[in-house]
Amino acid sequence: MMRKLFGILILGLLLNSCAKEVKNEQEVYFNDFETNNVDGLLNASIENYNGTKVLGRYNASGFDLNLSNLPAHKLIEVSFDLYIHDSWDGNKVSSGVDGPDIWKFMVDGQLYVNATFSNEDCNNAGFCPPQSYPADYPNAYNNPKTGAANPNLPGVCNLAGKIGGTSLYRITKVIEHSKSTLLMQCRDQLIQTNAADAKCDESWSVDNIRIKVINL
Ligand SMILES: [Ca+2]
Ligand SMILES: [Ca+2]
Repeated sequence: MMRKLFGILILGLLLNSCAKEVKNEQEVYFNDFETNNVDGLLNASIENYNGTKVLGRYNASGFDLNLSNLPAHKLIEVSFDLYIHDSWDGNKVSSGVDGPDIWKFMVDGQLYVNATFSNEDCNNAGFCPPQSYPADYPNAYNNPKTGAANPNLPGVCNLAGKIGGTSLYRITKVIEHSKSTLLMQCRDQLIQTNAADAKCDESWSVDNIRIKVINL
């Protein structure tokens, strides 16, 4: 009994000490694209996917988001949904025919995600064409769709004989940042030399971008 009480006391002290370090957070940007708001965006494109509006789709391109007049802060938290559509090949190196398929997220020019994604199924021999995510590319080998919040969403293009579907990743990064301006950029380096319609073969989109500034 005493031990239990002691445990509760310690827990209480811990919670109390955490409470003194409550983060001062402020949301400075949120966009679910349902109102077609493209303020601050360069190369914006909005499409319907799976019952929601998304920023995309992109292939061999991407978008910039510029924010300014941010309140004073020490950190930023950027979170968003990333949809990987159709037949991404992950780490595959095939003399440049269809891989690797790389996706990048940058803030103020610095890379925070530089990963490959694979939507391929394992073959009959049990080989699962790897992706680097959640680690960066190269030299990381994870199974297709590792880390996906939902690996089984519908594809955009249903080409006969094509591997496909869509996998959804929820990405959150907390970054040291104190400038009053912020440039968020998402890009890809997709390779599909054997596809008649590149954007149909593999593409990506983003939804629910949320940016918070944080003071510790
Ligand atoms: Ca949406
Ligand atoms: Ca590819």
